[in-house]
Amino acid sequence: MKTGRRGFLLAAAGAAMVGGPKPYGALPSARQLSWHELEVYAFLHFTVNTFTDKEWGYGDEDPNLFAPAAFDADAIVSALEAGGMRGVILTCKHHDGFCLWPTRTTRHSVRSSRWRDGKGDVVKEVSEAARRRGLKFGVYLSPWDRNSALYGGPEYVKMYREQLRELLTEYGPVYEIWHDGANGGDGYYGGAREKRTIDKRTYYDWPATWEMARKLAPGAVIFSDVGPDVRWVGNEKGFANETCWATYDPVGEDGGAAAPGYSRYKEAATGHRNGKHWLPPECDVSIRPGWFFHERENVRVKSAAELWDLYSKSVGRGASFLLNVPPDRRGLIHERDAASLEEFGARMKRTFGKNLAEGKVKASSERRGFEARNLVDGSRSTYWSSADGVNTPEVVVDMGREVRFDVVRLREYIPLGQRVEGFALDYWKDGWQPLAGGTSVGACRVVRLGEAVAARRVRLRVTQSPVCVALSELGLYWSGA
Ligand code: FUL
Ligand code: CA
Repeated sequence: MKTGRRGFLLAAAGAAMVGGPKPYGALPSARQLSWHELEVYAFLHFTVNTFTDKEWGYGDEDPNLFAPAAFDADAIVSALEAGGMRGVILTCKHHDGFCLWPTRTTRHSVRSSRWRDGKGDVVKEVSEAARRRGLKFGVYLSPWDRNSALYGGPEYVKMYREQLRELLTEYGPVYEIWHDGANGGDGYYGGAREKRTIDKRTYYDWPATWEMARKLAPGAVIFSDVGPDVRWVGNEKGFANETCWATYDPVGEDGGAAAPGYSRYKEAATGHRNGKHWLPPECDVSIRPGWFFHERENVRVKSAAELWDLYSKSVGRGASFLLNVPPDRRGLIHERDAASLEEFGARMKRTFGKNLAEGKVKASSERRGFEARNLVDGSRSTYWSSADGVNTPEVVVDMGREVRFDVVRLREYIPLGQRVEGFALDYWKDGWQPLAGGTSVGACRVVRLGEAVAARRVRLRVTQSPVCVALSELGLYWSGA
């Protein structure tokens, strides 16, 4: 079987392999599986707000305000790359309605700006720079549009779909489509300057928009408060709950049908065990207090240590980490943000570059072709599985020498569903000593140890599971300098 990043997907296509266990519960789609492999990616909040010092533009901004004189998409993407980001999602249009590409749907875009004589196209430049550097490209397109005179009526929904069509067909492959739940209220609306409210459940007819998006970009995951592919974690602080299930059945505020901006979103940080939908969470958070660049926040950029903490509470709990790094007025990533990114990226590389759990691996139960040594082969597409009916097996790794580590990473083979409900880790020192424990594992569980441990033998016990296990990785790492 093929191994490595590509192999994970290939294996997923034929999830139930000969002699392997039966899948359990809701399962991820192929597009969700490739998304799960990204784990860490960036958000770019960039528009007229960058120049007006606002978080939400009113919609009456002069397009000439947008003037990033030194805009350099390659420099931006390379700063993100140094931070270990594997994708980038750009605010192609935020609530103020200004489009960063020369759309044919409205004049309120870069085309009406003196910036680059009206010939600039931020979406093109960022998507191409991302592709050149091997990062995936995603689009944020705000459903709420405070500029459009049409907002609130049926013509606006047509325009929104048309904008999405342009983005999905003219800028190369897109891996994620981001629909914000923030919606309605006062705005410019073509000069009306009034308050417009819409029914979040019905106005956009989301199922029709998503059907269109599916046809145009079958490989892209669609994100919103309620999916359909990736769910909002329910906070903008960058963490999922300690117990976090990939499965989730969104419910509306009133207990009925859910829609973006209309859900019991607080349930999303944990999800629903045995939910009917594989709908994993994404944790969006900004490297600064605001989503857009503000000079005064240069002293409040999150440190690499803070980013590492958020990483372990998002990716480390089976979610993804969507880190916003807003370009400044020059059109570049500010030096302080770039420095944090670089240090964070280096720390991830240093930590996960080498799995220290090498050696003899012995399990209390294993099936042929799915032996316990698959846990330490560095591949997500191979896994250890216990025999049918053996739901709480254990495995011991004997490294043959004392090894020092402070991070443990576990992964389930998720093409077969999320199975494990409880686990415990021990190390040997004059008998088995408890190290750590937890509940959900899923795509990834990172356990940070309070103190580094030196041990020759480590034991993983699955303490609760409704079915036999399918785990693809057990890793021990050293994050210290
Ligand atoms: C929110 C928006 O209102 C913020 O401005 C930002 O774009 C954030 C990611 O989503 O709902
Ligand atoms: Ca493996």
